[in-house]
Amino acid sequence: MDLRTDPRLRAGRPDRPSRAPSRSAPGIGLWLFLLLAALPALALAVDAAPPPATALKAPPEFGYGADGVTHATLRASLSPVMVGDQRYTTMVFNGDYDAPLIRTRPGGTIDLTLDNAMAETTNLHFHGMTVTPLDSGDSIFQVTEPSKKTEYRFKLPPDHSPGAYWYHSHIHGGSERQVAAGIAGPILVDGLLDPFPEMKGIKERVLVLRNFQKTLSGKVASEITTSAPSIRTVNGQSQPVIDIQPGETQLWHFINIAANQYFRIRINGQPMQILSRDGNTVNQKLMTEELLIGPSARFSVLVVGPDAGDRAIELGSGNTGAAGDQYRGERLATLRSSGSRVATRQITSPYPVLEDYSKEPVAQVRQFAFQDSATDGDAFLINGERFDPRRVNTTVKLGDLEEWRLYNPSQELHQFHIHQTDFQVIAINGKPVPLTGYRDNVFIPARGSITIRIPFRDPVMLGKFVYHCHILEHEDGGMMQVIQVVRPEDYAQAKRLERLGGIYGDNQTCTYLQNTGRAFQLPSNVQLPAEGAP
Ligand SMILES: [Cu+2]
Repeated sequence: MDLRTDPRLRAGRPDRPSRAPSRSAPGIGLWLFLLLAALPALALAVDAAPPPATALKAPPEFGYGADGVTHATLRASLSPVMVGDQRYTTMVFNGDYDAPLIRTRPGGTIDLTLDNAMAETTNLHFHGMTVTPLDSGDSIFQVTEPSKKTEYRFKLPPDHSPGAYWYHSHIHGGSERQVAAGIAGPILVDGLLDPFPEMKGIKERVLVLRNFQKTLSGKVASEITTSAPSIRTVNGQSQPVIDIQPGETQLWHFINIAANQYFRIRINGQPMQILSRDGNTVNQKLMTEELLIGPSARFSVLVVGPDAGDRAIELGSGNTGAAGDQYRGERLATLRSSGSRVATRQITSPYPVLEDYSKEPVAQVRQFAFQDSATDGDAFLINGERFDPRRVNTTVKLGDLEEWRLYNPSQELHQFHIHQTDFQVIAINGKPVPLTGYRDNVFIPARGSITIRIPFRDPVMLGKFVYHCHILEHEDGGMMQVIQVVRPEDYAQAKRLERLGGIYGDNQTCTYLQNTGRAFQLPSNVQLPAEGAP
């Protein structure tokens, strides 16, 4: 179906003026909004003392049994919830702004029911996971209408990389609004510490980072103004306290599930050791005092308890470029060190040895320009075009290593992400980058470029999926394209079918692969473009 013409989706996204003011100098509308949005905060300050600090809660969780199957039901509905310490009515899973954690393991199976009790169409994407995009798997071409359910059931390969992932609405035209409202949650693939037995048993925490638009009505904003005041939460809580003992080593999984916001995080000068980025274990010891966690990114870090006392976990202010968004800084949480000193655990086992794709020949070099439209403040383009789910833009042969050069001619960041596979960043603005690990998202600097290499090697990714900007305002505005990964013997035919939606068809229920691919028939009323036509 054509997602762009779905009336329910449009009903949830009313006609509105151009959003150009939110990306250029703040217009009068934005200032008015800032003023109005500040009012409830002032009222609160007068009649209520600041809420007592509460200990960080772990999210509710769906785990797996001995069979490795995680059964989960996510019921999406408009519900009254607490966002931090404020009451809102918003779209969430299972009646809670703190969305459930889905826990799985390499070789495990996710068996999930999406129960759509909202008044608008939605769907799910399993971000960062190398799983099938076909059938009941991670297909963003599948949608769930209001009052309907969709069953997702797919298996993780036995060598799936452990670490932090997430799930979220990927409904084109409504993803920013739904994800910002609450239609997103964390996933953990167990086993990150398995190669490091000396770390066994340390305390693990999931820190889900979110940004919620403040409104006067107590309802979810129908229109996101990314630079406007918002509530920042960790696991749905406002400024929680995270306990640690002096010397204690903890593993924290930061998961940014905000629709648009970059989180720049510091623990008051305290070093953190990055163990994994986007669910990919790094190949060496990486220390940092600051994490820049872009939209969709995850960092798993080792934190060591400092001397007794409280330390602020600060969110730095942000700025995505002259045409982009500005964010206030604030305290995000407090690290509270107390109790007796314990021995610090250090990694002594070797880090994984990773294949360096920069040293290998590539089968294809492709170039993509991520552009703001010059004429329409709501339009975002890749190579001059807006997203069209009915056609395929890129056809790749399974087994190929490709080099993609990503250009950003605009005056703000774009956040590249590709589904189903990871990649290696080879160069930023033409300057080579040494290999420290793989990732599934990266920002392309304003007026800059990023060069990546993508291994299209795991047969589990056969199918049709997308790559796009993960600033969801831009994705909804059209900064997204369709890719199909096909077997080499099917490449010529798949290429010819690009304009008709590719070899996998509309719903990707893939009899094509199950029956060895030979039974695929072109519909008799279809005219193929001439060979070599643009
Ligand atoms: Cu973008």
